[in-house]
Amino acid sequence: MKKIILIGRAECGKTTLTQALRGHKLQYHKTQAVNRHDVVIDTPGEYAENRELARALILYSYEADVIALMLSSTEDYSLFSPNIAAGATRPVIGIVTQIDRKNARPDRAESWLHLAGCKTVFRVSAFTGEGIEEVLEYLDAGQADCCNV
Ligand SMILES: Nc1nc2c(ncn2[C@@H]2O[C@H](COP(=O)(O)OP(=O)(O)O)[C@@H](O)[C@H]2O)c(=O)[nH]1
Ligand SMILES: [Mg+2]
Repeated sequence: MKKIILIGRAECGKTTLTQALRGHKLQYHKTQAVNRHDVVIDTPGEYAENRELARALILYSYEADVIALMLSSTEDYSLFSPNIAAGATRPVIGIVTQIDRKNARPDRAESWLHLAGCKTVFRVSAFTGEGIEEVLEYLDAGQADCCNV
């Protein structure tokens, strides 16, 4: 199984998705540091929001096989610059989270992730379980696409 690193703003759902992917009971836990699990590297949102701390994400991404840029479907803006994925040395996928929420706008979040350079974008709800299986299947599949542009 490929190892995935989750990158996105605080509250977009990285830790909850980590729990869902690992088949654990969902419980709130503020991420204070990078947590390296067997197949998931969960990172603090502040690392993606702060230019200085973002360097740590680059280093941790070398421990992963796949990089996931995550956006909540309720987000008003995207943190990710256009085509930022092109600079990565790993396949970069997008994950739209919290698609069960009433005010969800998954189409908009997905288009921002495509703009960031993610060719493959998953839509998930850690709460209902929708889309989780597809992410697991992707991680389980033999070959990740090796080019992001
Ligand atoms: N409705 C809904 N809420 C979610 C979902 N995933 C996470 N949340 C909630 O969003 C908040 C932030 O989640 P968390 O995983 O801690 O975000 P992180 O900061 O990216 O790790 C928590 O209150 C979660 O319960 C989801 O799929 N659906
Ligand atoms: Mg967290």
